[in-house]
Amino acid sequence: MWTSKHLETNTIHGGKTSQGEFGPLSTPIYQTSTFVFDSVEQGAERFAGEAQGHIYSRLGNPTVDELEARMALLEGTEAAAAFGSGMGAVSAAVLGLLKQGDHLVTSHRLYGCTFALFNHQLPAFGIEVSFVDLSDERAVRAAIKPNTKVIYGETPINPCLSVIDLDLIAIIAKSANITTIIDNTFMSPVLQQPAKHGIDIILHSATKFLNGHGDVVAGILCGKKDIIDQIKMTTRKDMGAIISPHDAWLIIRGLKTLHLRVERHNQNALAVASYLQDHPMIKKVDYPGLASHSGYKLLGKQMHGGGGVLAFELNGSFDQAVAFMNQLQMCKRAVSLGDAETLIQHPASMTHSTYEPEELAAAGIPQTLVRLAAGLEHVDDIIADIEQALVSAKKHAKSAA
Ligand code: 3LM
Repeated sequence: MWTSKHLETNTIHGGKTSQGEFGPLSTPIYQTSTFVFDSVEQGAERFAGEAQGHIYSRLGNPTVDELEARMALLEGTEAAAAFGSGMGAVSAAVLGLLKQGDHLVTSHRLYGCTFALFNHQLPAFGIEVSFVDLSDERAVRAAIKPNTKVIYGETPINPCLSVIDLDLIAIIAKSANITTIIDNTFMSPVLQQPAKHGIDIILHSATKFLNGHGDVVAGILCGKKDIIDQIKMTTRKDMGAIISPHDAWLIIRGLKTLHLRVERHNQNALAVASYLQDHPMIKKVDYPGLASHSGYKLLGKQMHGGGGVLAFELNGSFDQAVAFMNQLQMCKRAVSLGDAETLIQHPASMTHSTYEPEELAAAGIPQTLVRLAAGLEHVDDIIADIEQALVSAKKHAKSAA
């Protein structure tokens, strides 16, 4: 397997495992549910793990293998496992590592469905969960108990873009023999490689930047081979959330342009955040690429950019924020992020509607917050669309008064 010291090259060439019989440039899609054994003995050996070779595509598939090899290379880990959704990856990881009576320490702010899984499903399985501010060292240390097995966080956090210090979390966890899981969806390996900071498992909603074209739902876990193999052979196999070969192929294709896309998303988000920060109609902008943001100090240390997503609040009422969003012409009102199109959504009623209003308040996610995922369009067009929508929202407020 050929690899480079440059991530740009590895997104294109690295981890190539399946050359195919005819030497295709593009990875073949092994669109098969099952694999034929030469003999009963060979089949039995494969089931027993005594011989290499595929069995059935819920357990593994050559196209999926290639995506996994490439993602492990990009995240700098020994292995990876691919899933049919980001939530498939989250649930396979936590249910594979935690059992009844264990304790999970996690962030007080998380993507909405991850919060729902931790707040409702895990306690139903007898797993204890503490939600704390993972950027507060004292709070993290105080939350750890003898039965704490996993610390789980996102950085930057969906939807407020607050940042967690990866070195700090890794040091605290290692001293107590706790496994760390970090959701790296908002950065991608182009902007942040948590394994370099001692994190054990790196998670992605591959639906977002990794795929990049808004046409696949998928997830990835990257980590040491023993831990990834354990998840593959327990929760992924038995709960069945593996990615399909065709979707794996679409993500391999997306990865070829990951570096270029993330660079442009990052530039556009920074320009939009800077424009909004100076706008008289905007109360607050959350974007770790701005010097005014609390996470800015980690830029250069653990992140190579603020990323493609920002959040902001308008001066004025919630109705005015809704009017602003409804006036957008080019930017699309849609959840998700990391696509070519600029996407805008309202976390409290959409991605984070799994939180009760008092849970949103406790997590510091305001009702008036708007999240924007910068696309790949010319930045002048994104800003012009936002400007005309802000002007219309102002008129709306005046006529309503
Ligand atoms: C969203 N997020 O618009 P999937 N981890 C993070 C995420 O942002 C997400 C997942 C995991 C959004 C999806 S809301 C209905 C749309 C940080 C998803 C879960 O299972 O691939 O969607 O990943 O913020």
